[in-house]
Amino acid sequence: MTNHFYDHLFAPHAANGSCFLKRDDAPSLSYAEFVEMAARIAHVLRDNGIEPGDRIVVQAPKTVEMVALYAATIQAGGVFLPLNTGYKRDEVEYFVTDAKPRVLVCDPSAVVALSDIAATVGATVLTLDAGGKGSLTDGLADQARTFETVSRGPDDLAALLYTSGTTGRSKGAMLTHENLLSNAQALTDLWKITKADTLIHALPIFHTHGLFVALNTSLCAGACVHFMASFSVDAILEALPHSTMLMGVPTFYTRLLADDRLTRGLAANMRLFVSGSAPLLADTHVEFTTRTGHHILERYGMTETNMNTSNPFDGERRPGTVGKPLSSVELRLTNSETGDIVEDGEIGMIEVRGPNVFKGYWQMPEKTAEELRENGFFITGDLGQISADGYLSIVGRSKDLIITGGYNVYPKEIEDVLNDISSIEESAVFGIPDADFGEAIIAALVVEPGAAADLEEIAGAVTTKLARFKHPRRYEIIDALPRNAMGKVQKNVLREELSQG
Ligand code: MLC
Ligand code: AMP
Repeated sequence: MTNHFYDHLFAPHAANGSCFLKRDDAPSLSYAEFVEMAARIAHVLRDNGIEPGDRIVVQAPKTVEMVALYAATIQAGGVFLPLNTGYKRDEVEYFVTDAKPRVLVCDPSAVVALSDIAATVGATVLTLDAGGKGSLTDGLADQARTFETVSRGPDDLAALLYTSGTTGRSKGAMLTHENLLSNAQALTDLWKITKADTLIHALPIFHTHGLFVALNTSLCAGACVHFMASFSVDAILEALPHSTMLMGVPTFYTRLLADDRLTRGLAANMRLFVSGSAPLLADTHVEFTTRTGHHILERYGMTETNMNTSNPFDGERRPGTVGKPLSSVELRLTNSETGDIVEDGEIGMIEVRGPNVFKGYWQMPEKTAEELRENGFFITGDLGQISADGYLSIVGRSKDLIITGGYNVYPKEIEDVLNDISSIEESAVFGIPDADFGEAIIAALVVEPGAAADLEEIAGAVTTKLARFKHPRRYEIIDALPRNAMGKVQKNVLREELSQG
């Protein structure tokens, strides 16, 4: 039996006794122990009826058991579907109803809220808590230590990752075994990751960055991962002298720079700092180099494509750019209206093609056709410009998107919640620059004639329905939304007027 992703990434470690997941509060897990844990979990999945192609939804705290569940899902032929732990019940309901998983794994505290949702699609609920305990792992010791890997080909689905959309409806990006494997191999080669590396892992594992970029490359190389439950400046500063790599969003780097303990000496053992998921300000790059002697390596990717470009490992890492396409990735800039390739040096829509590009959106053929051309190029929604010597800069987005602390937020989703409140006639949500999160969310509200807006009630409605990172940091009542001649809301005007609040 061959399983394209499992055979390359996990199976080779079955007898590897070196460290995979190093923890501060529990013994480290060797690669071999990890492979065994995954096999035992694969049996649990099989006992719960998992068939090839079945989805497994996971909304659980970051634990090594959750990483093993990821491997187990692949080994059992399933499709891994992790969810942000901050999502509220209504948000989870959408994903579960859309993806129709066979199994839903959640924190024990969420069972009451999620059981009826699971029941509507016939999914079994299993639990996994922050200590790795729960009905998923309770009986692991009684399960066999090995599992007969289910056959899966390069084009079969390995993961379904939801990414929010301009319409407010999230789309499930279908990622294949080859998508994940090819990207992991390309990055491992490019960034020269080896088994001598120790990666500080402080990202969540429900998104591309923490799950695929960080873990798949480590698995590819056999590196050790210092596995932290969440981001903490103290923990990272403590780990730096014993580590060689860090992968983070720009907020990691601005927060580290705000601490005087970050020095050249403390970072002397480090080999590579990687940033992505949101723009790293050139100033942050330069300040980090001045302080530590290291040039942060910025790369660019997205849920649908994994990584597309990277600054070089050897060679100039140019501040304010995301480097050059990975060797297997074709990248072009096109005119958003005509689709024609723009002249050299001009700004255009970034389109990418390669083994990293997803298969389409789950059960959304029309959305897929809109964004994935028949010739295989994916229209990213990001606007870029390429320098004469080939470095790509991301200069804007054609999509109405806010990126806050590395999390994507589509204003439409928040506007829909706000517009449903009876006292609100209409709303416009947009991002303004924020020193910590890169962008902060602001909502401009127009109140129904004769109604009074109760901001506490409004914030309360948002709190009930949406994850915390999507909550506007400020609400502004205005008389009317500024519109252009076509009737489109001019968010740039609002941004300018309300940025200084
Ligand atoms: C936390 N909060 C946020 C937030 N993170 N608000 C907006 N945006 C965020 N990103 C809220 C908290 O709930 C809290 O609310 C308040 O802000 C202060 O939180 P904090 O304690 O300062 O934040 P912290 O928990 O330290 O989290 C910050 C962070 C985290 C940057 C470490 O957001 C994070 O891990 N971001 C990484 C996201 C990521 O992995 N992105 C990759 C996507 S993949 P209150 O109510 O308590 O005040 C992708 C593809 C690619 O994009 O290219 O990689
Ligand atoms: P997501 O859909 O969550 O995977 O987010 C992908 C989006 O994040 C991309 O389309 C970009 O807009 C943005 N992004 C990722 N990396 C970078 C980067 N290095 N610089 C600027 N934007 C980035």
